[in-house]
Amino acid sequence: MSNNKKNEQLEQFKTDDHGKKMTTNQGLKISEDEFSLKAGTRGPTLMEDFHFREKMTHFDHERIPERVVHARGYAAHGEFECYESMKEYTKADFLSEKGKKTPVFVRFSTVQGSKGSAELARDVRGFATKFYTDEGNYDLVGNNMPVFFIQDAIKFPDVVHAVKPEPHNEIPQAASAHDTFWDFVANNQESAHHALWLLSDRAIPRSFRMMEGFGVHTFRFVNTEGKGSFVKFHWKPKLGVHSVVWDEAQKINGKNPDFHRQDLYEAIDSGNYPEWELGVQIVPEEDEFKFDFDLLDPTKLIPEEDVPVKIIGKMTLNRNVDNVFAETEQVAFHPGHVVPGIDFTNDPLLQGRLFSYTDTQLIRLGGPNFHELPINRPVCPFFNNQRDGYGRQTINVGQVNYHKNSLANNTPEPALPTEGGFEHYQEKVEGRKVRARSDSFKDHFSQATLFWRSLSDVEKQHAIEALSFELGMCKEKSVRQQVVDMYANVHLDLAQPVARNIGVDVPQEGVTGDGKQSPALSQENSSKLPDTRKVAVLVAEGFDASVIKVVDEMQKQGLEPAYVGEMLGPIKAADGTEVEVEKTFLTGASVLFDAVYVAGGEQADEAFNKKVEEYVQEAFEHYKLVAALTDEAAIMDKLDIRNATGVLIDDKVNKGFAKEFAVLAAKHRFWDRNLQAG
Ligand code: HDD
Repeated sequence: MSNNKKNEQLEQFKTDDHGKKMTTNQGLKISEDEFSLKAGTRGPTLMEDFHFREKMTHFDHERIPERVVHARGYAAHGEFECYESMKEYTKADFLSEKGKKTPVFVRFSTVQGSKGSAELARDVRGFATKFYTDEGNYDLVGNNMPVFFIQDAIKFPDVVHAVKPEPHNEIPQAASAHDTFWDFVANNQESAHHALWLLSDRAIPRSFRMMEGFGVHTFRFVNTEGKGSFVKFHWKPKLGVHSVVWDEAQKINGKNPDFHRQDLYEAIDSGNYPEWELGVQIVPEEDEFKFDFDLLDPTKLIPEEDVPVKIIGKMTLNRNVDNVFAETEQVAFHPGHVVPGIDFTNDPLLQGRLFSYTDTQLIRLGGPNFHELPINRPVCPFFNNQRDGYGRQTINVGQVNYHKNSLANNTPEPALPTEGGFEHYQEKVEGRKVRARSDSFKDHFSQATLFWRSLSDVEKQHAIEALSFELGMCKEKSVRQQVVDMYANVHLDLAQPVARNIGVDVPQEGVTGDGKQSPALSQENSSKLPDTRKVAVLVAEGFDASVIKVVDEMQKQGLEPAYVGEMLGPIKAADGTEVEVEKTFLTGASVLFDAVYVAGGEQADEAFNKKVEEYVQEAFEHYKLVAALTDEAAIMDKLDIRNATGVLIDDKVNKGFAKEFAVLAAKHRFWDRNLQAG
């Protein structure tokens, strides 16, 4: 375990029951735990049975309310390392010096579904990071998409009500494909841009480890001179940004609803620590009005081509939690947890968030002392006059619990800014009290069009299919019509085919043709590596011994091959060498792997061959790399795919086969296959 202040702090709270005698919560040793105390072996249970009462009462109260959004989540510990001093822009201590390390805790989540829902839902992913800095906790509570549904926090309950399961029948779970959500979008068109991100492949990530993260809002950096700059935060995954395809997502949800958490857990457990670089887009205050959108509008992004992302540090997740409830469930994030040098802007969504997060923790975590829970404690000490409340753990000694005072020499006392005291940025504001939206927030479509135009042809096709699916699930024709009419304002190439697919009038007027693009918005342009990609090696008894070498070499290339066969347990190669089958065709479906290698075997029978055929067919249809030993290559002819891209034959002579396999596996998918198959 990596040694950092947070890990050391958490150690003090850990307890290990292993090998111990059982006690009550009062420490009394218990002599019997299977039978309640009764009046006679067949008689009634006695009220006196304190052990039964304590055990049952605790159990009855085990559950807490799930998060109203982002209920399904998974988290890990790690650390952030600063690459270079950012003192020019911010006095934040954790960004002040090259090499400075700060413990972090990161929770990824889906938004819509309940705590037990499947993870490959088409949804936004939460990407919340708690930095345990020496100056207190700093929370960057972001998402894997750079914009948001709404412009003003007062509409948050509405968008969440609309996307959640419908109230009259509680359907659907973990899905936005229903009438109320799309009715909301059509009637609150500020959502058009974000909803397009939801239709893009970003909404069905291959892994948490392959997602970008965004702070979304424009925040503010402030340096020691008190000079402010606007800043947007980005997390860039080292493994690049990759997604599954929709058909695959739906199947994964059935085969392994824990696909994402398991992927993260296993990567960390096996030492393949996921990494993201932190990037910032910095805009000098003088440039506030140089954009054709308002920097305070959270439905807008700053194209990276206009303001480059400066990489300033790296985050590595290197430790799984010990207890999901104690850590992942009880962690409480809040965009208002800031440190000196990082401040807010007047983004009306951010302003409202500053209220909501503490408020929600009060009900979810049962009172005002949730900051004392081990996972939420800062690594620096904290002192103030806040006292008491449910579950208070701190024993504040002394007589004085108010400020100002003379009895304690007026302590605890506020710190001067030079002593690290947080000083709100002295922004000049003036205006009339109004319930209104600035005119500069009124363009809802230009950036949605920019995003559309920036997608690759395949990504566009996926978005068309996604919208056809989503609206196809809406019962009300009027809702379907309103949404395609709205998307005509984004691009007719999106609205028209969808309209045809879902049986509504095809809009004729709208945006057409080419225009500005932002290549950084297409995930096709992100990095592609073989690392940790999972390969299913399909084997039968008596398989060719050369396969074992190939599998070893695949591992060296960073791939994660696993033998898949009819039965679990040891299986012999033709030369008698034994390997272990880790997954069967029942438990190791093709959708759970990134690539397939058909090794076959002397004793492969018809049933085996049939399963292999289905397996390869499915992987191929999901555009994955499929390969086979020469002796097994007939399957490629049978499926008529031998000449398609991403289809490889291992002739046993090519010593570099595994390397070639790794290079192709890194490509992620072979989208041009539809054109080339046969
Ligand atoms: Fe939020 C949770 C991200 C707008 C109110 N939000 C929550 C989480 C993430 C985000 C990642 C889960 C944190 C965790 O893992 O525990 N939320 C965002 C982003 C937003 C956003 C990126 C827009 C840029 N949120 C937003 C608004 C409001 C909220 C406008 C209300 C005014 N969010 C909440 C909440 C949650 C929450 C109700 C539910 C659980 C929690 O806070 O701790 O307070």
